Amino acid sequence: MYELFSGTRTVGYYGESQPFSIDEQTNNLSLGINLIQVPGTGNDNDEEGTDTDEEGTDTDEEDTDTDEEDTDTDEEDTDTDEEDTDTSGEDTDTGGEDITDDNETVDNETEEEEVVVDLTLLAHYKFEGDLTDNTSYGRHLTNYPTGFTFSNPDNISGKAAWFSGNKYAYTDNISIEDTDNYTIAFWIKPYSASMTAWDSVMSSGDQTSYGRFQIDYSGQDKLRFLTQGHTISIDLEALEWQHFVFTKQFIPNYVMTYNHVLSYYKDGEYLDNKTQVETRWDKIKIGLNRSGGRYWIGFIDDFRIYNRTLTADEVEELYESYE
Ligand SMILES: [Ca+2]
Repeated sequence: MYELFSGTRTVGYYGESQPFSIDEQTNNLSLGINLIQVPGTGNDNDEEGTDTDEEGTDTDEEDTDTDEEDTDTDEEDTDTDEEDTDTSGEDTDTGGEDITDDNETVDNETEEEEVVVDLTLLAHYKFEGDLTDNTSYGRHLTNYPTGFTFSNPDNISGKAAWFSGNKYAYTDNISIEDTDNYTIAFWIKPYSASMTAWDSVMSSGDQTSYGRFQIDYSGQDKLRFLTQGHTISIDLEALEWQHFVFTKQFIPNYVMTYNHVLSYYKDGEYLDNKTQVETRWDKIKIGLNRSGGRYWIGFIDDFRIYNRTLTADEVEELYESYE
């Protein structure tokens, strides 16, 4: 490192250093640079000299940067390996976070063996303090207006979202056809004394026609699945946590009269079904009816949408998984 600045400059300054060494025990480094003025410049000697010093400083910083970049590269390599592992181990979020601690990595792998991620889960809102979708599909909800609160009233499944009767959350990022199978599952704790008919846990669009549906409060201690031509009513208790599941099954080439089967469950128990229930999804609106203006009042928690028809056993298992 004999020359800090090489090349010939017709205008300006250049510096040249003598051989030097760096003592590891000192923070001071003397480069022994001699500045030589090249004819053609006249003014601003001090400023130019300052610039040269800064360039020398820059050189040191760049050296440091290079080392950091090397470190970064190693960490990125680690990330890639873990993500590869996650593809088979399935919990990408958890695996990607812990890079540096070998012990933590082992712990994560153990958890991945225990937790089976269901890729048929299209959306999953845990409401643990936000409106994010906990699946890898990223169907995060937008709230309107802002100001959702999340609390832990009875600890059914961590925190729950509080719907105060003037706000809802939604996403357009959903695609379910009438011939698709699906399952809707959620916990609710209704403040029904404060509610009237149409106040909705969810709805699938902004209009009441063509199979767009809503799950709402009847006004008389019932939860309803409401779509054009069909009304399903299920007993609803005020101020109690209750788990509801609605499953839709379409059987290709099967006679319409017995097709489009909507089955419904409460607290893990199968209640009944209806056929010819054709539905349409334009969006997911949680806490608001189709036409607007009728908001849910109460808690909602662990809202799930699957792209398949859960069996009665699976619905029971899901319900029992919270205990
Ligand atoms: Ca929760």
